[in-house]
Amino acid sequence: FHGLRVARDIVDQDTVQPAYQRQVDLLTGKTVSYEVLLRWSDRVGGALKAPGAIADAFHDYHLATRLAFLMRKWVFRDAKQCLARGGSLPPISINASPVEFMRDDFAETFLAQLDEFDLPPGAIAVEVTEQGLIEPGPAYALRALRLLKDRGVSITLDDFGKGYSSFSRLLEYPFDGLKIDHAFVKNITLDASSHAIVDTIVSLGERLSLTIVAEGVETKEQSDMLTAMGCRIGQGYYFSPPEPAATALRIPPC
Ligand code: G
Ligand code: G
Ligand code: NA
Ligand code: MN
Repeated sequence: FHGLRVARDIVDQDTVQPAYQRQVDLLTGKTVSYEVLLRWSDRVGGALKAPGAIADAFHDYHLATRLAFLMRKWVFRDAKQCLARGGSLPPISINASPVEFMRDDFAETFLAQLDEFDLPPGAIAVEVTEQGLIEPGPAYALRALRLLKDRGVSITLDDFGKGYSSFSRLLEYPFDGLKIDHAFVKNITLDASSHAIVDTIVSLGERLSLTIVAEGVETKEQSDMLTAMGCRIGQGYYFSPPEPAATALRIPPC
């Protein structure tokens, strides 16, 4: 359909690039990690655009596989370059969509690429969604996550609270962290229920020794309220949008 055709054209024209969004320590304002998101680049102006075609692309088996491979190549290269310049590099989190995660060679391909760039353990993390764990089945998903974790790739459960049976997922899989979905963060200062849900997720994360990241933080009021709840890390437009490597990681574009 139309969205996919647009996505395929853009991939073929090689006009995609990674954009890095800071994840910030709410108390100190320091960048503690990044989430990397795919962006189409406008060749002429260099402006970053993000049509909905991205989501379509990551749900198409072949396109998702190609994009994931390209994405890792760019991200690992950026990370390598950053380290080679003696820069300290906070971990970079890459999204794994359900369809790419479903491949039975997902972890092997990921790790082979990581080897190629010889990145230190802890440099790269992976975000998976509940759907990504459900579709391939628990035994397979667990095996893939273990392979990644054994090599120092930490695993975050993305969009926590948006699906269902999330609690059993926390028992089944060895997560290092979870991200509170922006739909809950959006209304924490306005709506008592959103406030209660986010507050409860933060406490749960603390008791399970998980690193909690609140997504979609757009205002100072939200940031302050999250801090008051004991949430340590925030991500969102209030701190910074997803930015090209040159800005976010302070390395020149290649
Ligand atoms: O930032 P944005 O609105 O473009 O993200 C749209 C959707 O596309 C989000 O669900 C996001 O997780 C997903 N997405 C963006 N970049 C990547 C990527 O590199 N890999 C995967 N699997 N999903 C991505
Ligand atoms: O699906 P995932 O959680 O990986 O995607 C994160 C999405 O959140 C991306 O589409 C990204 O562009 C978007 N995003 C980043 N910061 C903000 C923000 O402050 N507010 C909102 N609404 N979305 C954000
Ligand atoms: Na994500
Ligand atoms: Mn998310």
